[in-house]
Amino acid sequence: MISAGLAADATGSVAPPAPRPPTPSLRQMQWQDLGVCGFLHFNMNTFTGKEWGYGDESETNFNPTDFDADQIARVAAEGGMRGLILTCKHHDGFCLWPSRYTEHSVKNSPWKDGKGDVVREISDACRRHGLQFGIYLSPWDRSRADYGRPEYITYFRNQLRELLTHYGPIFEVWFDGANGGDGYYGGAREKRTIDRATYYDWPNTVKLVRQLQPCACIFSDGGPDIRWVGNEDGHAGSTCWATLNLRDFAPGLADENLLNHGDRSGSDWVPAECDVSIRPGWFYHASEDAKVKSPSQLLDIYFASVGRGAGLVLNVPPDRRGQIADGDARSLREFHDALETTFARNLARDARAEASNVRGNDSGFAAQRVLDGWDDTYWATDDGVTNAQLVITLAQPTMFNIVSLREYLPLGQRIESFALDQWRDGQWVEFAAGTSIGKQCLVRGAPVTTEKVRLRVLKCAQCPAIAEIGLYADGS
Ligand code: FUL
Repeated sequence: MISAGLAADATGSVAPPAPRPPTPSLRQMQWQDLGVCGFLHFNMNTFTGKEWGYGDESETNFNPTDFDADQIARVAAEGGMRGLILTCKHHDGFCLWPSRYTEHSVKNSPWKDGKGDVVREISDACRRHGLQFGIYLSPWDRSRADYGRPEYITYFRNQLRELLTHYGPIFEVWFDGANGGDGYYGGAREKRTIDRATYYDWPNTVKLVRQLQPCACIFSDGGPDIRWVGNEDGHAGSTCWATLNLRDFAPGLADENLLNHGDRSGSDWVPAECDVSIRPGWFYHASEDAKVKSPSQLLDIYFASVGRGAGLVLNVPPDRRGQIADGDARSLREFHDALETTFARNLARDARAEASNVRGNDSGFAAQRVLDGWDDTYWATDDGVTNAQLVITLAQPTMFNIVSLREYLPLGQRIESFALDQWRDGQWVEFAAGTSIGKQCLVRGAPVTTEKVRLRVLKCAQCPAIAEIGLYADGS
């Protein structure tokens, strides 16, 4: 029996469900709201044609001919990105800002006669264009003579401190997992191996970030705020939990399968981030101009990342001018336009929602909450009800091929198994099923035309708390 969604008044006397731990921190929830951000791989490699510089490159190579931070930020904002992460230092060690701790930086390049600061220009442009700004500081440094010794950790932290104190609010600090191997190392030209679990003394670096930028999320293979998704293709696992056991990981020490799917029994909230480049390489190479991912490839990536509850960081590498190339900008814009068109209107917005159980029969937790357009209201059932149904009745038969589901994140990830049915020829027919939902689950399939859709919650750790359900058509 399905009871009416708005059966009683919201009295406020019915207590909300207890959270299902672990739950996200405020900074993680803010990050999870961003959806799509951009990566800017722009540094020495842009000018030497490499992906991983060795560390012996002369500063004179760095010389963008027409650097334009506003063009970069504008293209990103118009492409729907909400933040940009800049490779302030990649593995070759060259610094895009005039660090006081090294000569290997823009200050010894011909660009702007050594007076330039790419980090300053990009961070300022981000703020002008309504974007958040994040930093990539490679822990591995193939230029430094002291890499592998404790002195290097002091150097690394000094640089981190510069970046975290001179350029305004930072939303994400990106620590790469590639560290240790062969390099220039101040002329030694040898292979250096470090103990990835202990060399960097990560806990104290995390403390430094917390102290200087408490709202910044720290990304690495091992979190602590955001985890790598385990590949560079932009694909989260079709089941993707936002949970893991942090103690299992350190940057460069990762189980890629576990990172891809998460760990349902994990005790820490560490959502996945999918980092992927719009081109084959991370840095701009003119030879790859014809290999820019198409809008439809980017859409597939979106559904496999954001559509599985993960964040997407899409790399759009500036070229040797210091601007995003036309082909990349076009593809990004068309991808964004397609998303805007598809998600402009929830086709179920004016529909009626009813559920098999409503918490305390209180309209504050009514089924209709899943259609009100707000992520911070939700349908919930009574405690102990972990099998429940919600039916959406549309005003007329409607065609859609995407269903969007969201859980109310402050209460943790609760649903473990669900199915979706359509009303067809006088009976319910299942058209999709899934596992994890979390921040968002986008189910995309063949077009369905129906006047009633049913969500069946089949398995749930604690009573469900669903924030939103949407039906959309992408025109395919
Ligand atoms: C990798 C790095 O080695 C690549 O060069 C790039 O920066 C990518 C985002 O992460 O691990």
